[in-house]
Amino acid sequence: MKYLEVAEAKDLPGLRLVLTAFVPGPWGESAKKILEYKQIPYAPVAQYAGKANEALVAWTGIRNAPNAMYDDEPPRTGWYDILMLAERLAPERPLLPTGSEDRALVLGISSEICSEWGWGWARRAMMGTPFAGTPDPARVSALSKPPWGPEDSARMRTSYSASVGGPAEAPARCADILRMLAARLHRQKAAGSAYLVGDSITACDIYWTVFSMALEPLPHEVNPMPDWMRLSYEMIGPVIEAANDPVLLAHRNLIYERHLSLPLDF
Ligand SMILES: N[C@@H](CCC(=O)N[C@@H](CS)C(=O)NCC(=O)O)C(=O)O
Repeated sequence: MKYLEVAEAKDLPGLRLVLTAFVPGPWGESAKKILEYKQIPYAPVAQYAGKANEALVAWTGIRNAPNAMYDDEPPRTGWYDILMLAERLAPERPLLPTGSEDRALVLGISSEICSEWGWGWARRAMMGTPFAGTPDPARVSALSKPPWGPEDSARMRTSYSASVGGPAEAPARCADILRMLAARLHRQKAAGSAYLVGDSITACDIYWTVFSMALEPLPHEVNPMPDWMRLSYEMIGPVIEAANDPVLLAHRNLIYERHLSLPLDF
């Protein structure tokens, strides 16, 4: 993907989407796939993982990504705010049901996947810790290095480590979310629907499809993620392994086949 630098993007009209450059960050990829589904054009702007990103902070007040900047409106950085902007810009391809009960379900499931201490957050909390298992030393020694140093790691730890739970609690939390998603998919299937809620695609199908990369990343041919990132996404540890159900990745595959493009482009 060709990214603009902040200086090139900040005075442009319309939608600019700040993304962590050169990695498929789950929150950023979800925002991209929602915009793709809704056919909303945007200019991608680079954020550099872990770095101070001074020009970005001066422009938006936000250091990390994603961050949707629409005309002169305030920055939108949380998954819900970005989704609501997309709903407003392309209401003709809705990703939220109109009925309140189904809407509550879609937003609740999305929150379990994307919010603080949801699937993505808790998975990240356990990455690189013994709770994700012990990697093969031969594989580790062959890995390229992430493009950040100790100061950048500390910056990211400050952003993401404080939450309801830490690495020790993360596997059980992640497993509980997987069981909820799998049970729902089975129930929906039995009722004749291929989707998590109702009988058409909604935002939570897209969030699960993208965030499932932290259960099993898509193969390199369609997802050329850096090798160090692939290893941490692949290592799920025994508790999550036990909660895995084939229906979860089957759903991811179906949503890509029917609704979203591959390969991932980051
Ligand atoms: N603010 C987002 C979450 C954003 C997030 O966690 N971003 C991470 C992606 S792993 C990031 O930007 N990491 C790189 C960095 O902090 O520099 C939300 O609540 O929906």
